[in-house]
Amino acid sequence: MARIELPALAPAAFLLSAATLLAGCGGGGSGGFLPVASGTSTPAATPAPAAPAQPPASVPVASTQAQPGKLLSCEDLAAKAALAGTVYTSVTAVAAGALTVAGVSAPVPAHCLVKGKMNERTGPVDGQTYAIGFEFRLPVDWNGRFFYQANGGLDGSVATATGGIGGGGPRSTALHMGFAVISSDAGHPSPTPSFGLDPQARLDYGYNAVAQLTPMAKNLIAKAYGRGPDRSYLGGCSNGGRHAMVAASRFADQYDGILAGDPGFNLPQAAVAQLYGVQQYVTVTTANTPAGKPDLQTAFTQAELNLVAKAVATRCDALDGLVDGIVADVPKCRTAFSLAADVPSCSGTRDGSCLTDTQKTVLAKVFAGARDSAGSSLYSSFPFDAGINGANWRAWKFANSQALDTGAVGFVFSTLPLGPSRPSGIDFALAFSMDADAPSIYAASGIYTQSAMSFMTPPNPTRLATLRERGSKLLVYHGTSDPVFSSDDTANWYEGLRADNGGDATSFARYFPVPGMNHCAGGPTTDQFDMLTPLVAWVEQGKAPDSILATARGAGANVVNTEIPASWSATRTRPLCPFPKVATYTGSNPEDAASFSCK
Ligand SMILES: [Ca+2]
Repeated sequence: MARIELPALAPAAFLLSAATLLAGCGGGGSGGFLPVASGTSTPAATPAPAAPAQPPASVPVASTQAQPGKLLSCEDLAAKAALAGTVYTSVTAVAAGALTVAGVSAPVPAHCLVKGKMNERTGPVDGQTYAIGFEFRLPVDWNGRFFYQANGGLDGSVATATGGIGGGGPRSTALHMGFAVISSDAGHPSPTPSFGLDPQARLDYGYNAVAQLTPMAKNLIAKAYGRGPDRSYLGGCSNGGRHAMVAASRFADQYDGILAGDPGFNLPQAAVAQLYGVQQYVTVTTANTPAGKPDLQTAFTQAELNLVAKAVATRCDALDGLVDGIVADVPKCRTAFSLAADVPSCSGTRDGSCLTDTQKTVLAKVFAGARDSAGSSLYSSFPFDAGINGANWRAWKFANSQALDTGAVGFVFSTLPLGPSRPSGIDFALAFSMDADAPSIYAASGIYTQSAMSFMTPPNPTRLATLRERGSKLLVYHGTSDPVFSSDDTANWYEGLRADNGGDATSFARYFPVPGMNHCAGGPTTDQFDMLTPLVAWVEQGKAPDSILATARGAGANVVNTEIPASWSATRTRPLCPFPKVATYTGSNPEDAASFSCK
């Protein structure tokens, strides 16, 4: 996982160095940078973003399936699909098999690749060039559907537009299935957080890139195939899950099916909670880094986290009817497990067989959720789960918390931005006041006319009246060992959705917890699943998903998950169950999903 370190710079120095920073930082492993032409250094005054022609929202008709079509145009699309504010930088035909996707055995089918940018402008604060960069892949043999691939992290690069179907090591993509798939950088050319100094880039990242790109993409589809999409979908995980939740609230008139994975739909709060975690971990570190800073990795050793995971399993594994290394009944585990009583306390030095009282206090505080000094909640609690000893759990709690969340809060989520005047990295986290600074995610000031909680989160997320009334469907999944976006937050949201919709939201929104899964993939879990196919069946055939099949990625899998316990079958399957139902053992083969029922 790439760690992005921001140097400590005075504001003016930071602004001058921004271009160097942008050029020097690695991507998040999800694709290349937006190809920014080198000759764009003399932009004119910032133009008002031109709104593309808004096509009418597709009108849903119950149980009507999308119809296939053929690509009629490719190289001439730039002329055919001309729109004010949109520049197509390249349009090329891609032969079948020219593109491959790791873990997917089938070649990517022949398609037309359109690259471009919308609303190019010069940022008034930092003088940088901004645009909403995108790539759009339109298959020759089209299934009649549009897929908006919402990307993760801070966005800032155009990940290859193949379309995620959810989970770890997916065996197919939306593009393989025949969807026309768009991907974007969400309005800034680098995954570094300095774009947060630009007010419009904040809004583009929060929600406006989806607003701008959706009608542009539908226009391109109409010109490429002779008709618009029969059905439109949007999906992603992490920040992509957040984009999905925002779309469910803001853009339900444009989408028939929405897939939200591990949604960070309260992302500014979660980022503050990460800084809160850093402030806790430093109280139990035992060594410093070479740079002389507290080494958060020493706050809890792997042996100590294994100990906690084992203690959770001892109390909670059997609650779902089978001791199988999976804690499926998260609500029952909440009362069954006691960190204080069930994890041995150290009488002497830390040796991996116990936790000190201070360690227990730290872990209890982090799991209870970040709070200010008056005890007011700043973010959700987290559930204790058997997957908290996953590598991804460590990475988010002890590394990304200081390397990523500090920059995100400092430059994108705080108003006015706190980052330019403060040290970066762990020093930023330690100086961050949960009393004086945390409220800045709710603040608007001067040129920053919307708070981060306003532009990043879905408005009225427990209503979703537009989505419900037009017949669109929302499918949500979340790893219960996600260390950064809490599945408790998602469960609480779903309870609110039920309450605000007469006690039952199952007709339009379903939430599938994934026991043991860390952030979007990994951990001791069955995390290989296809959520897109059931979503399409729900939207187009009215077949609501009562359970979704998930498979472990043990030895021999297309992408092996090394965290699968040795005691599991390498191909263990489980049903994922719609919350609040729990996969309960009712059969005779503990490795087979058919032995479980959602109850
Ligand atoms: Ca179990």
